[in-house]
Amino acid sequence: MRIDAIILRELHLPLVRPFETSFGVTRNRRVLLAEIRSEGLTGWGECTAGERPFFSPESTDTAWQMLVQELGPMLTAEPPQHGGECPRIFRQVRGNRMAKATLENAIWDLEAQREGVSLAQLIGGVRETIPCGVSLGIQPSIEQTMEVIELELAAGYQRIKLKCKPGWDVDLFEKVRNRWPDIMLSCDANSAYKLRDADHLVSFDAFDLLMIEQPLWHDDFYFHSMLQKRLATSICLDESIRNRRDALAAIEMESCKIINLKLGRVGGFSEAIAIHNATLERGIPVWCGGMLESGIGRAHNIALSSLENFSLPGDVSASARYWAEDIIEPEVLVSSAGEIAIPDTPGRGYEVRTELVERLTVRKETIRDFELVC
Ligand code: OSB
Ligand code: MG
Repeated sequence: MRIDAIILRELHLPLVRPFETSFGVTRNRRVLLAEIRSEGLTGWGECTAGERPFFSPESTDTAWQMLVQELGPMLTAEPPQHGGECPRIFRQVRGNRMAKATLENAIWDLEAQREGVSLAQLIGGVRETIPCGVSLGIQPSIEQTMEVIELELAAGYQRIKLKCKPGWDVDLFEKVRNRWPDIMLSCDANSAYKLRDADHLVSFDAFDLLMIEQPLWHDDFYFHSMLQKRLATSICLDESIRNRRDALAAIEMESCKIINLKLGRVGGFSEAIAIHNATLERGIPVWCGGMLESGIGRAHNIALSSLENFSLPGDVSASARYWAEDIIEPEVLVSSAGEIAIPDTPGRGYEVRTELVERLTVRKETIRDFELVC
């Protein structure tokens, strides 16, 4: 395909409520979007890097720099026919997976439009709906958390994930379990614990959690495998899994029994599909994580979740939980059964509200075909 232009934009989007994790609070998102124009079609990608490099080493600013200086010019110099060619085109750039995914996912969107199929169909999706859970940030009090859980369960969500950290864990789990003995409940520590907390983490077993997500270091497999031996509860890895080899190592070492798969964290659809296939073959369930995405990233997450091994409810939930007004049309809706219907129209399946995008844009840069000077 010919690439006519890559347009990068930074949008400022306030969250409808702050989102607090063990590493900090997010109130306003700085969303980086890539629009790729090709032969009359437009593909969109969203960068899932945070405002600060706290979840991963990337941030909105490092990704912007990488896209303008390296990845954008590489793509215009060697336009791919298929999204699956992007990892090869970007191979010389180490890491920077969220920046790479921004462009790769836009190419997959373009490819699906060109082929006249939905993104879910293009990647081999088999589901028509996806089961949804919610990720609840750390709240000011346990009472407030209970109120939020009540609302989310009433809305139909199938699984509640509680962000936790030392001092915000067992008391909360106990109260929640006493009130709702049978719900699907899990927790996510975002690396807030150390191996010396192992006895404390073993006490989580009393609450029948579906999983404990990323209890230890963001770059670790070995100590998670030591911890998993002591826990009845399944460990789920998020931050640690950067690619298929990491997934294989974690499975081999029994560092986890479940994997949270995120498109940006692994560099885009190609690697996400490779991890999906590897976990399917080995009987390790996956689910789709979220990174407080706008509608564009959300649309890609929905397509990814159509794959066979996405058997557990993910963190991909309704637009209205994050945004007063999403930048896609229609916005993402969740049924009273806690499901999102996967669109079957060509490409990402949600229109981009370009006027709204333009109004929210605070920074814009167009990358055209030009020689890379090395
Ligand atoms: O660890 O899954 C995580 C949000 C930002 C960074 C990391 C994580 C999260 C979430 C929110 O849990 C998921 C969502 O609702 O988008
Ligand atoms: Mg997580």
